[in-house]
Amino acid sequence: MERDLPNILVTGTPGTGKTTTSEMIASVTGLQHINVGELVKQKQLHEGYLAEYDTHVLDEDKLLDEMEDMMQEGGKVVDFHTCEIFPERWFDLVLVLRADTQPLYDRMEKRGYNQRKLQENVECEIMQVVLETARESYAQEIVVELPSNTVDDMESNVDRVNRWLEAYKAKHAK
Ligand code: DAT
Repeated sequence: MERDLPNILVTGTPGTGKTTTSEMIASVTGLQHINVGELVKQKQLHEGYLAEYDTHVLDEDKLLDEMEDMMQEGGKVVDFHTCEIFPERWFDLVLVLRADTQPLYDRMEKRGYNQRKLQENVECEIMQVVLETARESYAQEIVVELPSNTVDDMESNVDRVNRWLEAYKAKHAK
């Protein structure tokens, strides 16, 4: 699927820095940030709230319908912890943010996550669930694993995306 501007997926375990990094990418590049978690809440693209897991049950069909036109336009930075639900054709680059256990734990604790959620997410990160799922869902060459432990990491990740974007634009210039 050829687009003038690419779509980028920023994924990873909760707390790895997706939203912060996506906001920085959007502000540096002018691409538009789509926070999927927020979109789901705003547009009620869920089938209710699951108190036990402190999460909303996603209505995938509604979400994909909501996003289709935006994604066809291109120029989007999509931020979500789940990566396998989207059509492969939507993305030109898939970034999987990674964090070490300690910073991840500290960030989630600050956020007030309960012990169960904390434990689940730390295990998910150690087992590199999101990375493996991304590698199964998208072409190997577009999936990039990026460390996200420090502010320096974030800045260098944003810089890298910016350079990648410039190359994409040069290649797709008419
Ligand atoms: P996510 O969207 O993956 O859940 P976030 O962007 O909301 O994560 O970040 C959670 C918190 O951690 C937030 O206070 C910013 C901080 N943070 C994230 N990535 C970081 C990094 N690489 N260095 C320092 N702080 C980071």
